Amino acid sequence: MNVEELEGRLTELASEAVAHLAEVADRENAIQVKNRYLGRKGSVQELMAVLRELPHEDRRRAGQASNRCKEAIEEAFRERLDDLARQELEERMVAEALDVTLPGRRSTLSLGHPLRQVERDLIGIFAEMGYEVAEGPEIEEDYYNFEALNFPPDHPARDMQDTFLLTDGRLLRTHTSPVQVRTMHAYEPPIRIISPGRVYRCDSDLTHSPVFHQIEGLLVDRGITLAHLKGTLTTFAERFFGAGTAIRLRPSYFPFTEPSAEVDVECFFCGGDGCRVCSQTGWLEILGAGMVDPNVFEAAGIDPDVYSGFAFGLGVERIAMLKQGINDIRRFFENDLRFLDQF
Ligand code: FA5
Repeated sequence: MNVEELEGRLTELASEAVAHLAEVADRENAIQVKNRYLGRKGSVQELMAVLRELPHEDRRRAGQASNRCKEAIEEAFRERLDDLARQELEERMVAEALDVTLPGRRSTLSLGHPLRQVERDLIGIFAEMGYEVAEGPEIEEDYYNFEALNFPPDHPARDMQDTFLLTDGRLLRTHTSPVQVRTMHAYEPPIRIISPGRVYRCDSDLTHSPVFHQIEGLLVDRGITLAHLKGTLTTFAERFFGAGTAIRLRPSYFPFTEPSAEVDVECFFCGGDGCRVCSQTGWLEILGAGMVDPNVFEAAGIDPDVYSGFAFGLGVERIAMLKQGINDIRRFFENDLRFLDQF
């Protein structure tokens, strides 16, 4: 091979390499192709083996031709890498592009379940009046749920609350009133607590659920009278249902209070004129209450000659249904977002 032929071959090799490089799809392949031509055992090096056979005066020319070929391949390689990097960046920009004209996703800030909202409001009102929150177990002893609350064994008043009994003799508490007893056992008067929580009764229809929520209130001190009870509940009704809301106490019976009362609020749908919601009476029943029975004080070790007190218990679902105009208690427990989203 003479020097002209060598120059021709090098030019061919260079354009072959440039064409190859133009086709590679990624960096690794580009490096492989480059090495195939420019590596220590690459085509260019192989071709240059003929240098030894060339006459001395042609060698310089051959060396320059080889350098041109190498430079051409190196340059094509660098350009290809630049192209690939640019291409990759463009693809990423398309893939990760944000379309700022798309409508935003509505993010809803949950205020909590409607029952929780009502419970929170109720607790807030009593907390402002200085009541502390007390809690008790949902699986309860007969003693706290009934006996210490002046329901003797076999007393017919036990049938007022259809009880879920457990096989070990305990029960699911039917009301939050056992927390009264537990608190009076644990603390000396003065006592001022509210106790929110779940309670259970074998009972189910549009306005009764087997699991529901109550809030118990208990205040014990010297010289507490029915007037304190009425004042407290009036304040509560005005804060919760609106200024000027009247309440009335109707005589009733609970074994653990004497006297006992059912407490009604003036119907806030019709303002007391009578409507479908209040069955034309102008009043809505919201809770049970009364003065703590001396027998309950004695069972709890508090001297009824020194102390007196009042207690009340309200059904959270009942109040939430009234306030939010809901007519089926089961709505609270179905977790239907179409219902829950309204609150
Ligand atoms: C009691 O449970 C008494 N412990 C309340 C009490 C406390 C009276 C302290 C005196 C002193 P009663 O059984 O009436 O009372 O229930 C109270 C409220 O719970 C009812 O007014 C009603 O709103 C609600 N309630 C009763 N049963 C159900 C039920 N199955 N589903 C939903 N709410 C209910």
